Amino acid sequence: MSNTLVQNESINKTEEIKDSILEHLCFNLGKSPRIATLHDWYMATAYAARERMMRNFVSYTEKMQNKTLKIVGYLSAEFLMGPHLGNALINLGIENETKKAIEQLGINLNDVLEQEEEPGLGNGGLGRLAACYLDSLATLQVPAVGYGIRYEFGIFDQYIRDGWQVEATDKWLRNGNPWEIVKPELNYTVKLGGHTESYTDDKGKYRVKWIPASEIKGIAYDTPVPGYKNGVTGILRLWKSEAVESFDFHAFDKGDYYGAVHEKVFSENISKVLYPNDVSDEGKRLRLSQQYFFVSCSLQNAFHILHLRGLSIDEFPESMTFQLNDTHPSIAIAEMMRLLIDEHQVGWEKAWDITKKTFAYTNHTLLPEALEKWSLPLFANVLPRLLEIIYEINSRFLLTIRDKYPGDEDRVRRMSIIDERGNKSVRMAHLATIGSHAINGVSALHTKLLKQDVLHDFYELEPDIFFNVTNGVTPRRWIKLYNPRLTSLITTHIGESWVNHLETDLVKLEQYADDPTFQQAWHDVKRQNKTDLAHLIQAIVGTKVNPDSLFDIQVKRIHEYKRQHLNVLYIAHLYNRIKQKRTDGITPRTFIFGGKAAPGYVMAKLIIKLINSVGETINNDPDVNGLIKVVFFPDFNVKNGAHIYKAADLSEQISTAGKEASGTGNMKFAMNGALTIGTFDGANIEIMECVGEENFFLFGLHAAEVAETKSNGYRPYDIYNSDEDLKQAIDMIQSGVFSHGDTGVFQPFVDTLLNYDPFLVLKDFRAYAECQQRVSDAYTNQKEWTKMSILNVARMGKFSSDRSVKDYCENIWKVNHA
Ligand code: NBY
Repeated sequence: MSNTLVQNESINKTEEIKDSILEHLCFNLGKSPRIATLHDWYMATAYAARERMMRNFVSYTEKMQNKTLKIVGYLSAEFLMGPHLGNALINLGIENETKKAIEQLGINLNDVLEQEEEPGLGNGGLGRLAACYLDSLATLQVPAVGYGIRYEFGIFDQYIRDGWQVEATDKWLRNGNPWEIVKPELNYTVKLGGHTESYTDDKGKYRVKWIPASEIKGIAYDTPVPGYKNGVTGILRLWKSEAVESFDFHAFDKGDYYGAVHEKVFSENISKVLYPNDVSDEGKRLRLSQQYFFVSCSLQNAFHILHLRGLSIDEFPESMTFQLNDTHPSIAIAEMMRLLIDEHQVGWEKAWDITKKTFAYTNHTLLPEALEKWSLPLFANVLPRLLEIIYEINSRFLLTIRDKYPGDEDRVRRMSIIDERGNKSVRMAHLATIGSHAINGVSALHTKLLKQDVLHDFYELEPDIFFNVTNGVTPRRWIKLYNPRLTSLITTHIGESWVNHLETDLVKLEQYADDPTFQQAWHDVKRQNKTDLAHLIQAIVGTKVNPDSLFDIQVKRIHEYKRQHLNVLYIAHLYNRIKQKRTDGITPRTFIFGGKAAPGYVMAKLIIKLINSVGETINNDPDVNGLIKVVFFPDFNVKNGAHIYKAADLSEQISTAGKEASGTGNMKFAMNGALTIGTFDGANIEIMECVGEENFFLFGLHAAEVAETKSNGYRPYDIYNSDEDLKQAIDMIQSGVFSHGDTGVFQPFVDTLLNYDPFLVLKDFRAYAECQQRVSDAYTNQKEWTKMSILNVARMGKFSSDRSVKDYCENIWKVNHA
């Protein structure tokens, strides 16, 4: 096409978008431009964008009726989608036209984008991974549905008061949600509680009936997920719980108005709130009900789709495959068996064969305390029929184990779905593993440890069903949308194909790594991104930070295994040096932290308080003279991530080796030009292999050394006594230097470190401090640093979620992709 044609088309598109926004403003929002608020403009623009996806959405839904296409069902209790509008404009390829249209209406697009409250329907990495995968699935034209829960309240909003985390409910739906389409006709009934009864059917077959104590209804809410400039729109289908009408009628019949309303309140509770724990959430009846609720609705929906496609039950595994995002949806294995056996009258062997072929399981953690378990009495009480089925799965499974390993009762006990020790419980990871045809970890190291350790017995039994799929993140949101300056610099030099061909095309940047003009432009982009973040920090936190200092950032959930406190100890050590006038070799730095702590995790909350206290002392001490600053950025979420990743010089990935399954923040940072200081953990190792050891700051123990240190009787107190810098840093915290003389507040923190230190903070301190010194030295050579930054980005192609999703398609789901 000629240039004029392209220009004309763009002008037409701008006019079209403008008209559409004005129409929605009038017909959907009932406002004239004169009285419209910014939020009205946001809603109108969102509707205008959604409208452009709906045609694709409809044709895609129709395409799914095509019998020969295998559909991927991604089952996840969390989808951390982030704001929709900006992403939709990018993926629809109408960001420039929309910007112009909005400007012509006298409004600024960024102000409009700011209005969107993000759907925080996830805790952290696992939920965000699901969102990145939906973007890649649509981009790669894989027929897929993301199935989850439409929580009315997502992850809590975090405020900081007097240095402490304070939680507030996330009322994300209060101003309406223009992205979802409710499908009242897509509703399913879910049973809870009660008991089972056996009977003989008219063919003389033994059958079981579940008589529930209550029933609830799940209603589908669909959100379109646009692929990148390909006319495809995928589906995120979230279930909201409601009361079943018959229950209301029953109560009304008895004239019990309040009873009926109570039933409604109970039912609506199921999808009310996301549990804010990012490691484990055992023992909560409502949580188990949530998991079963969304899984049962999703599977019933799958049977409905099978029926619409005119396929038989036998064809289920070829027509649909389900990925379990961790064990949270693993009750699906038992629910699939129940639906096949109780509702569709299929025999056990055939049902089991279909089930195993249909499911695959992704594990996201090795932490023993994080492996989901449900107490037997609770399980029996909430899901009596499913427990019976699990018992049957287990007894048949254990027969095969006894057959294969005669006399090895210890192995039988280890592999059983039921943990018979102490208070008996159901091990969900075992259910997920036994019921799946493929099991995967999320980084090479994690998969290796999974095979070696947590699922070793299962690996021995069936080594061929274990896979690795290293995580990835979507470059659409994490580079193109959130780092427009870098995007434009890259695109000017290598064209724009990298946006959906990251693996093959980003590497073309390497040729510019030594080019002084390019280096300068690269440096300027980073410098401007840092200046923007500095302004935001000043506005939100009130701290003035220097954009020429090294921005050293650690953002992620707060957890002892992620070791934010290792970072803090180093900061305390630097402060100590400054106080002693030993400032040689200290490079000006701004330490930025962000992340939420689970509300019940006392130590994580104390670490937040410690960061803020250290910050307050250091930022206000004239002796420091701005050489270092410490900032805690409140309410870290996807929306704030937009400003943070791109402004980092240094990315902190310092978890105890063997504890972080993969990490994905590590990828977002490196793709945006930050260098990494990190341990031999999760995907850090693969990142380092790609970008080159010389462009990565590696330190600390290996996973095997961690295990060895612990088994040899680790004594953190000895390390404290033998490392003067470390001792002084800890003593400062203990003696109240950061707490106005209060020696009590951080005592539990110091005690834990000196007596237990379960995550080997003290053991790694010296290596970390030395590595940080190498970082400081490197940063003084800005040309070299910039070159390393360019090479990092150029070599990060592997970590696009497009590559991960292709891996799943080829190795696990056996479906085609674009
Ligand atoms: O999943 C994270 C891992 O820690 C990280 O290493 C990995 O990169 C990421 C994606 O694979 N896990 C995670 O985010 N887990 C949770 O958010 C989570 C949420 C709820 C519960 C457990 C874990 N829960 O039990 O309720």
